Amino acid sequence: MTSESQGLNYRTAQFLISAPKLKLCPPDTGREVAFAGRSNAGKSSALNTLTGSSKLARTSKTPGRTQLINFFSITEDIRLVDLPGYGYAKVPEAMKREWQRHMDEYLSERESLKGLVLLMDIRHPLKEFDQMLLEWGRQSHMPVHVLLTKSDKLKSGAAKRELNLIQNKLRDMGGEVSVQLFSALKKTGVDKLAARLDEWLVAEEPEVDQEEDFHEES
Ligand SMILES: Nc1nc2c(ncn2[C@@H]2O[C@H](COP(=O)(O)OP(=O)(O)O)[C@@H](O)[C@H]2O)c(=O)[nH]1
Ligand SMILES: [Mg+2]
Repeated sequence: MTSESQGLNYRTAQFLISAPKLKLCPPDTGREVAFAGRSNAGKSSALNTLTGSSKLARTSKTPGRTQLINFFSITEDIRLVDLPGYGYAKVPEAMKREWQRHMDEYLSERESLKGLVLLMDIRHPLKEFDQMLLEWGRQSHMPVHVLLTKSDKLKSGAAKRELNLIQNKLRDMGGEVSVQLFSALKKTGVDKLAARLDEWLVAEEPEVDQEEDFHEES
């Protein structure tokens, strides 16, 4: 069996719902992976590239516009989640606090969340927001996969050096963290990303585990 036949087809992604807060998110069942990053990191472009849709997650040159948590379904109980961007100067302070509250709520309480993809522009890595999410990942034992986006902006040698540098820094920081190069423009790193998502989203529990639910009360 090839690994390809076991993987999910991310091209089946369909927009599900936008939620302004946890209470309005879809039912907390099944599995989901959330994508996070500072505004302009390339999150919408990465989601569009992964799903093969040019407008699934809207790309924008005027970032910071939406503060909603967007859900996309891959199968009935598997979802990708587009978390609101952050770090754009024009967002007012009160809105940032509100955003942080909803993010905290989502990240700490969402049972179906199995992993976090953190996108960082390869030219501007490990900013305050990124450190914050990595710290949260460590504390909550949530695995984090870092995409160094827009890797086409560097020559391949420079990009590899940057990858190694960041890999070492992340290793020193601890936690379950992996990292890769990604370019939505050149469509590089897509298979690697899909393979990592599969690890989180394709359930491993054997069916027999469910037998526990069958005891009768009499
Ligand atoms: N060169 C290059 N530009 C990119 C890439 N991904 C995104 N961009 C550009 O970066 C800007 C922000 O991208 P977007 O996906 O909207 O970022 P978001 O705010 O994180 O959703 C846009 O102008 C994109 O065209 C990439 O892989 N390579
Ligand atoms: Mg976006």
